[in-house]
Amino acid sequence: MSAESPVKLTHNEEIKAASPTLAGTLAATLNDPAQDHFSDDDNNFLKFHGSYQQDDRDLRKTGKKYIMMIRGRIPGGVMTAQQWCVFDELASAYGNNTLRITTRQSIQFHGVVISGLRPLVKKINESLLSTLAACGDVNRNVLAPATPAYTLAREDVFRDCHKVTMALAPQTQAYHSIWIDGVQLDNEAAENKDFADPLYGKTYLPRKFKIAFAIPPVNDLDIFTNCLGFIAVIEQDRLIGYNLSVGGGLGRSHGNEATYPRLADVIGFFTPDKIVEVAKAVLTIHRDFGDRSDRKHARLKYVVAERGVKFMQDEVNRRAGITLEPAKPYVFTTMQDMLGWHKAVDGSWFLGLFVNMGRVKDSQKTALRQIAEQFPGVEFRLTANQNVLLAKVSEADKKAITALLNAAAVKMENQTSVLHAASMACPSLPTCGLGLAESERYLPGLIDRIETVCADLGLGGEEIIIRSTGCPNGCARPYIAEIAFVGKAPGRYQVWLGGNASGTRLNRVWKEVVKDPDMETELRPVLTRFAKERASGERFGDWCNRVLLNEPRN
Ligand code: SRM
Ligand code: SF4
Repeated sequence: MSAESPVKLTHNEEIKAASPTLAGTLAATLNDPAQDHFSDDDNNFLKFHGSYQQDDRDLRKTGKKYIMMIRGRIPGGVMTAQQWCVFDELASAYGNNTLRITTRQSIQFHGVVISGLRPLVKKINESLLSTLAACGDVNRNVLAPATPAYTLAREDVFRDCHKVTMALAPQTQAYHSIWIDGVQLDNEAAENKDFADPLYGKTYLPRKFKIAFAIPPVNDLDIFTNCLGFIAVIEQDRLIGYNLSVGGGLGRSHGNEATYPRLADVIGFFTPDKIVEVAKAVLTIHRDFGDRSDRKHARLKYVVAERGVKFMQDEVNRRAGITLEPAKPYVFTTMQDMLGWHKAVDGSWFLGLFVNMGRVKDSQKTALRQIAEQFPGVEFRLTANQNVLLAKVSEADKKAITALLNAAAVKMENQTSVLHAASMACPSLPTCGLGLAESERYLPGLIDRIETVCADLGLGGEEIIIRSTGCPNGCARPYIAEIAFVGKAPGRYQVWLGGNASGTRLNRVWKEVVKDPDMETELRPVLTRFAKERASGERFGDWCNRVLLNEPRN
C-alpha cells in the first residue's frame, strides 16, 4: 500500500472498527417493542451473533415480512439428547416448526420474528451450546467426522475439533450482554471503543473462515472446500498427527471470472500437540493478508492462490513455531453417510437417518424428539451431508429405538433411493435473500425426474452425487458434485458436471443455462452415452471428466 493511494476499505471494515465489541445497537433495537427489524449496519453485527435478518420472499408481493434465521454453533455437529430436545422445542415455539440441518453440521431456525430472537438465543446458551460466531467474519462452526464406524481415534479428533473451536472463539462481552442480560453496551465507553479481541484484533477477519477435520478414507465433510483442513493420520488406531490443507473455498459470482471455487492444497504434516498453534497461525495469516478492500476477493483461498504454498508453509512454521514435515500418504474414497444401523468400533450401535434436504419436520421431527426424551444417553450427530446420526446406542436401546421408529413409520433400511441419498440442496427461496432460483424446494422433484430417465436407460440404482444451489455462492458445495445445478434466474440453472466420489476434484461448467422444462431433454443424451460408453465400474462424474468435458463444444 503506498501513501499516495491508500486502499479503500469496505464498509464492513469501517463498522467493525467503530464497534469492535460487535455490539452495534442490537440490544437497543431488541428492547424496543415497536421495532420489527434491525438497521443495515446492525444486520452485519447480527451475523457475528449467529443470526441473519431475512424477509419471507413468498410474501413480497403483498409486503415485507421480516424474519430471522438463527444458526447454532455446534462443534463437530455433536449434541446431547437434552440439547436436541431444546432445539426441537425452540423450532416449534419460535421458528417455522422445522430444524434445518446445515452443510456445516449445524442447525438453523427459520422464520423467527424479532421478539423471539432473544429468548431463542438465550435458551440455546442455557443448553450449553451457542450461536456466537456461527456467521460473520470469524472462524465458523468447525466440522468433524460423525461416523464412529472406523476408528477409536475419532474421539481424539473430535476433542481437537472442540479445542480449536474454543481457542478461536471471539472474546467480546457483547454477546453475553445482548442475549443473556439484555443490556445495550455503551459503544462510546473507553473499554468498548478500545476493545480489541486478543486473536482477531479490532476488525476481526476480512471474511468468514472455515475449518474441518477429516479421517480418511471418509471425506463426508468435503475437507478440501475449507479454508483450513486437518486430515487425521492414524496408525494402529492412534492419532499421530494431521496433514494440513489450506486455501479451499467455493463462493463465486456469475460473470465474474476473478471469483472461483478452489480446492485446498495439502502443505505438510504436524503432530497433534500443536493443533491450536497451527489453527491460529492459518487464521492470522488470513487476518493479516486477506483483502479488506473487496469482499469478493477476501477469502483465504485468494491469499493461497496468489502467494503460493511456500509462502503458506513459511508463515505457518514461523507463526506456530513448528517445522511442517512432508505430508503423509492418505486416500479418500467416499463422501457419503452410512445410513441405517451399523456397529461402531467401540461395540455400540449407530443409526444413520436420511433427512430430506436437511429439513427435519413432521413425523420425523416427532420421532427424533421422542428418541431424545426416552434415550438420554444417545448422542445426536449432525452430518455435513445434512443427515442425523444417532450414536452410542446400546444393544437394548437399539431394539427399543427400532420399535419406536417402526411405530412412527420412519424407515431405517432402504430409507430413500441412491440418488436422493447422495443429494444436497441449499435453502434458497423463500428465506435466502441471495437466491436467484429455487433449490431446496426444487431439487427433490428434479431428482425424481432424473431417476425416471436413469431407470429408462438401465441406470436405476446408479449413485450420482447431485447438488443444487439457488445462486453461485456454493452453500451445498455444488462444485464438487457429479452433477450440479446452480441457480441463475427463476427456473434457470447453470449445469456443472464431473466431480468424483471422494470430493477431491472440482467439476466444470457444462451448460451455461438450462431451463427447468428442458432438464430431461438435455440430460438424457448424456446419460445415454454414459450408459453405453462408460468403462467397467466407472462413475458418471469420472466419465464426464474423462470424455464429455474434453470434447469440443459448440
Ligand atoms: Fe452459505 C451466505 C446458507 C454453507 C458459501 N449461506 C449464506 C446465507 C447466510 C445467505 C446470506 O448471506 O444472506 C444463506 C442463508 C440461507 C437461509 O435462508 O438459510 C447460507 N450456507 C448456508 C447453509 C445453511 C446451506 C445449507 O444448505 O446447509 C450452510 C450453513 C453452514 C453452517 O452451518 O455454517 C451454508 N455457505 C456454505 C458453504 C459450504 C461449507 O461451508 O461447507 C459455502 C461454500 C464454502 C465456502 O465458504 O467457500 C457457503 N454462503 C456462502 C457464501 C459465499 C462465500 C464466498 O466466499 O463468496 C455466501 C455469501 C456471502 O458470504 O456473502 C453464503
Ligand atoms: Fe442462498 Fe446462494 Fe447460499 Fe443458496 S447458495 S443458501 S441461494 S446464498
